Amino acid sequence: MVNQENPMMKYTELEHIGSGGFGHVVRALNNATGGEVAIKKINLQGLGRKELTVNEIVIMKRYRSSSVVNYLDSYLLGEELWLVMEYMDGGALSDVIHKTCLSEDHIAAISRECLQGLDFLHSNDVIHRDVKSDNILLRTDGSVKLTDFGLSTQLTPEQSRPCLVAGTPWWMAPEVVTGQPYGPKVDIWSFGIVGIEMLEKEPPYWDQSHTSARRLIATVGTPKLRQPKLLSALLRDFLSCCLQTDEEQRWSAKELLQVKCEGAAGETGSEGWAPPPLKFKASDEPPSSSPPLLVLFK
Ligand code: 3AM
Repeated sequence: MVNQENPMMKYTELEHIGSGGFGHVVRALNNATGGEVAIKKINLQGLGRKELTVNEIVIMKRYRSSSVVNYLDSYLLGEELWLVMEYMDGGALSDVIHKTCLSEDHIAAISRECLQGLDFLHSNDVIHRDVKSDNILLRTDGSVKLTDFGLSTQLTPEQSRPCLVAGTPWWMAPEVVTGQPYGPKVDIWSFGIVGIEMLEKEPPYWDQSHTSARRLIATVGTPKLRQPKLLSALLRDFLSCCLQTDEEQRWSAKELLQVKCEGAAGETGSEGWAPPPLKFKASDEPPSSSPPLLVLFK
């Protein structure tokens, strides 16, 4: 499954990007092409880490799209697995959320891109199961992609409604926290929580423990927005379609794209929530007060 060559001959490491429970991520140069890549160096020693990593590679290798971070290569170096993937120079949506104030137009544009990624996965019977702003990466050319497929699952005719509790508690759908069999729409709930993150900078119940957050998700149902009156009716309606407690009532990625995101398929209608093309630009302005990493413009 992994490449047997020595990755150090092929790539030159440039800088450390970040770390997590899995290990760390570096930016590197492909010596032959001069292109930048990200290398996720996964320490395989942790409990369940091998299964998660194999899962991540299998799903990334199988499904390639402009809306998911694409797999390039993998190598095993002792107890460390190197997962080489395309480099996303805008970083994680979670960082953008903390450094900038996103307008409704930007939220709409990011949502459309993410929903295209979810629609792609769901059309292939894959549930991501860990949709959150940390797992949405951006590029300064405006592309937005889903990443981190360690918890994702491929549905099969035998296993079409899993009930394994998987994900990050604050983003989990009610049917996940209560251990019910579930389908791809759990990702839509989690995406609705990302919508709240884009507005309020954190998911509901962020100040609560894992256990309390799960209990609140199961009992409160659709979370309350802090300042709903400040939002347009279209955005409130969009979030409410994503955050329906009843899975049947919750919209699918395809329905949200077709009905709620104007121009999602290239057409321009007069109805719906109208995202502009999303572009990011590295800031070349001198910092004013607290400078965002990225300047967003329409
Ligand atoms: O620690 P921060 O949030 O700065 O965004 C990811 C996170 O950064 C980044 O690596 C860190 C640990 O997960 N990252 C992951 N995959 C990436 C990629 N393909 C990436 N950055 C750029 N391109």
